[in-house]
Amino acid sequence: MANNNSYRTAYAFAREMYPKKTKSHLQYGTAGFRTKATDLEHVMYRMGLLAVLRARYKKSVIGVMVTASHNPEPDNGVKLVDPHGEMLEQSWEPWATKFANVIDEKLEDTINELIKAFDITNMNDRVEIVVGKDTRPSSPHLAKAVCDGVLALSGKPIDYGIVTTPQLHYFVVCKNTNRAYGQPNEEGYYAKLTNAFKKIRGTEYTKGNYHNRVVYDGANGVGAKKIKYLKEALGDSLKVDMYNDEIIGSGKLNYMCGADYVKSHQTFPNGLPKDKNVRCCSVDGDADRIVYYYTDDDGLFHLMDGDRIATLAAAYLKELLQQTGIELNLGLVQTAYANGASTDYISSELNVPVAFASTGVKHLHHQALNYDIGVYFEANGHGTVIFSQNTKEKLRAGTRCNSFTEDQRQACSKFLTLIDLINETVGDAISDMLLVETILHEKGWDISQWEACYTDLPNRLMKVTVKDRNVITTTDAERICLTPQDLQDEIDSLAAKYPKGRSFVRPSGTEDIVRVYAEAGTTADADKLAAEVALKVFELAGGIGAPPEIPQ
Ligand code: G16
Repeated sequence: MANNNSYRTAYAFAREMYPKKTKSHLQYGTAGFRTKATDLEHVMYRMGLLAVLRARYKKSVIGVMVTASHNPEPDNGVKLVDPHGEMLEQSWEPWATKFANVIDEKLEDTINELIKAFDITNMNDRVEIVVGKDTRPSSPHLAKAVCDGVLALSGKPIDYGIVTTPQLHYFVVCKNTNRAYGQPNEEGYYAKLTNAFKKIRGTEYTKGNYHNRVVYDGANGVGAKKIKYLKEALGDSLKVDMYNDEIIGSGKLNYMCGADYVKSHQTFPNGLPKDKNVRCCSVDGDADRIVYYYTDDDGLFHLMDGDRIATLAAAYLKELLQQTGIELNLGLVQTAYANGASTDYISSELNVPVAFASTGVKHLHHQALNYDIGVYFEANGHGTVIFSQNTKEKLRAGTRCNSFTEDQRQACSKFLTLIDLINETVGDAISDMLLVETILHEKGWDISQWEACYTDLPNRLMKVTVKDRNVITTTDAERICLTPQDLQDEIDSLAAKYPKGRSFVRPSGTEDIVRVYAEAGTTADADKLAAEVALKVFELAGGIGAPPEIPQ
């Protein structure tokens, strides 16, 4: 029987401390709620309530992360983390949306409705909710609202303070696996990753063309704060030269720096030395994405995005799997943003099956579960690798298998160590960086040798502001536009004008804009195609402001 008193308290609290002041409708989007921080107080409180209900329903620890990741500083956001470290199950997203938007007077009824719908009878369980936040000035206040929501329904908030999003996912899994996944604290996180990294690297830190130094752009956010601890744990095995570490109150979070800026503008971030042929990387505002890049002898910028990390990881894992002699299926998941050249390389050269999912790691993660070894990455640098229980069991058995050669047994052990290096719970910039560094080290490659695997098709990303981005609907993993009518036909005929032309549009789930992607055989064609498609979006989907200009 539900404890009526507890949610009455929640209701009273909501009215007094966190009344809903805004009229605008918020939607649980690609990565939770994102909007101006000033409009989020009541949403945070209500997500605290929802997390408690979810935790009671799942009889597990649930996470709540306060962050707007790549968005500019006035924004903030919140996402819920499910028991296995995945994003909130999609069937609960409409509940989150309902909780966020319901008027104060109906909040009690909505709580009641959910309890009834899921037959939650353990309303007295003191479930744990782990809460984390990024470095935005608005985050402490909003995280307190989450904790107040948790307390109002008699849950137990555990405030981890400022952590990266992937760290919070990791803590949730550690707690729900009774620490089998690792220790649920930051020390445990660094120890797990760096022990595995150092074990594989051995004492030969520099190998072939690989040098153990990377230039790191912390996006003036939590990724900068946390790398300081990682550096200590890594010692001399990897030298991380950090830039853009003006963390709190500087107003510089993600400003002309960070993974999203570098990927979208295909340019060097502010604040980093432009030394030639030096491996550089940028993380985003909550350190769940990473991209690499370098400047060549002629001063030209070269980007190694999520597609590159995915192909590097898939090729390496395939080789390692072959060394073990164990049969397992390995697959890769991409989104429509994946460069066509990367998809060709994966299917034709690596002979690894590729599947497509809609934007949002929640979609990719889900698809990757279909493989024993599922590599998933968005082109923006967000991704990881997940391993089935079957994979782990076979590898463990392989380390002791008498019929295996010594080389096979060692390959199994190495594979297991590599799994410890990877944060399977969600894309993690720090873990992904260590994975890239491990592979490049093993191959003795500099960054240009990594790049030489295939040649990217030139591509361009654009944003178009429209009255209501929801007028754009899509299908087939967002590769086809269903509405507005005629838009897809227009995109098809524009793309057909250019050799290797491809373009698609979709409403963003984190910003109030429509995204346009275009690729083609030359940079000039890609730029032109993107602008022409952007103009069509502007015309057919109710663009506002100045129309996009077509380069001549
Ligand atoms: C979030 C999601 C990513 C997604 C990105 C952009 O990233 O976690 O999966 O690719 O938003 O989404 P959209 O194109 O819908 O705006 P982050 O790093 O901002 O949390």
